[in-house]
Amino acid sequence: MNNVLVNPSFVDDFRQAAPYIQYLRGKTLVLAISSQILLRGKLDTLASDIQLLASLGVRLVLVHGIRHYLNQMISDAGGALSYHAGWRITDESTLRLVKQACGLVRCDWEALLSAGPAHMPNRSSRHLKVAGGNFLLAKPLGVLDGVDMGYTGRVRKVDTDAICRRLDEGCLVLVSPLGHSLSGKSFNLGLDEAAQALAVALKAEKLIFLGEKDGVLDEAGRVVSQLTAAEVDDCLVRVPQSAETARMLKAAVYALENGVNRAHILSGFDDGSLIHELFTRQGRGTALAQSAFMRIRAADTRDIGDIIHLITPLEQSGVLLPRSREYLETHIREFWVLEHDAHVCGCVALKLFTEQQAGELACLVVSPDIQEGGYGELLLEHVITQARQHSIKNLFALSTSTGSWFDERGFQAASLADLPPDRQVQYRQNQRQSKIYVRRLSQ
Ligand code: 1C4
Repeated sequence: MNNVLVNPSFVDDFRQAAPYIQYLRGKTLVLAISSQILLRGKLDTLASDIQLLASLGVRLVLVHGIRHYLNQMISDAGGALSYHAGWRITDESTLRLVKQACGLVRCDWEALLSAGPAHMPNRSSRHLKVAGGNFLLAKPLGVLDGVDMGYTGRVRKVDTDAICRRLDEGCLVLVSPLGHSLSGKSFNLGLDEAAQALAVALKAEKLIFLGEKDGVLDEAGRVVSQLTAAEVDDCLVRVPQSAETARMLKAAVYALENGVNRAHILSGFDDGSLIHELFTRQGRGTALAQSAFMRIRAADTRDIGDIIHLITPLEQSGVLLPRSREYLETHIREFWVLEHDAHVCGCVALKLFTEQQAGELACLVVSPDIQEGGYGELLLEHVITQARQHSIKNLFALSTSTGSWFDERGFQAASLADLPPDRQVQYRQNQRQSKIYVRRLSQ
């Protein structure tokens, strides 16, 4: 007998992470990291987590901020911070300091990322290669409301070919918030401007901001775990966020509206937040999407493992009928799954009895950790829509333990004689004595 103790939570966590590991491999992530993190964060563990991501085949573009260094340098030089319409005004002396701050912060990040990854063998031979270059073409912001913004700029173009070549070589691309114009001038871009432009141009899977706050906060100061782009304005009106979070939110919404799949805002101070956010269902900070996070889609054979994982405990406790892998393979076209990112967290089937214009809602499951969030109802509504499309008049459901759930959703008790003949045979054979419910569907 093997005496090694197995930590069940580790096994569960690892299983939960597996689909995310697969999903992120080969995807491009833009990490935008506030300069505060470099001043006060747990940098060795953050750098190590970034290296871990790279080792899993994630393509990484890291944009570093300089704001806090720059503010300090300006005040050390006896200057004043000047802003207009939320943008920093960059005169010539400020631009010199911007360049100095970029050099300083860039060097620190290169050094951090050059340390061999912790927790990995052969640390010295595996250090991450960092690439840099003139990837951002800039244009001046110009004169805003009569105010000359000087060397404050916007991104005109991203040299995606050059960045992708470095990513293909396995490098992490480190970008400073500074762009250059065709006339050879440099422009101060700001972290959010550079990060959103990179994420959109590279068609990144995710734009991730690591800032000072744990995420977007609600009225009670708790982190809002998910937001859609459409909810952001309302959220900002209801709960004023820090200036940094508000800037990140604006950039996140721009990125989502221009094709980036997800944006995340999380704390760069919180040890492990990046790993937690990317590899767990609950996440750690705030995840943003253009539209609702959950979706229902037709199942295919690749979902069978996940469906088995969902239904096995319920088959063992007698709630669901047993369904073998072979059964699922042959009947997968009757199934839909509820998906959150890459994670299957619910399923349902519709069995058609076309001759009798009847259908059976079957194998209805919502993962225990998201139950009572309305997803069961969502799956039911989806099945009803599908049933109507097949001109089904009577939708059945058989259950040993969920009768009241169906009662409350327009189903009525029915008898064996109401079932289609084939289903009556199966009912007699399995001897479960399940209660029968029916909902009449108007077309
Ligand atoms: N009975 C009554 N109410 C229940 C309930 C239950 N067992 N479980 C949850 N609820 C209530 C909650 O208390 C909550 O009430 P509230 O607060 O709104 O008043 C409400 O439902 C939540 O509704 P929801 O829309 O948020 O629902 P979800 O929690 O997302 O999902 C499920 C509801 C029942 C799907 C979920 O609890 C679940 O997955 N449960 C375990 C599996 C289960 O019981 N599935 C129902 C199967 S009936 C079988 C088959 O294999 O085909 C057996 C066939 C046979 O021959 O016997 C089916 C259909 O799959 N049949």
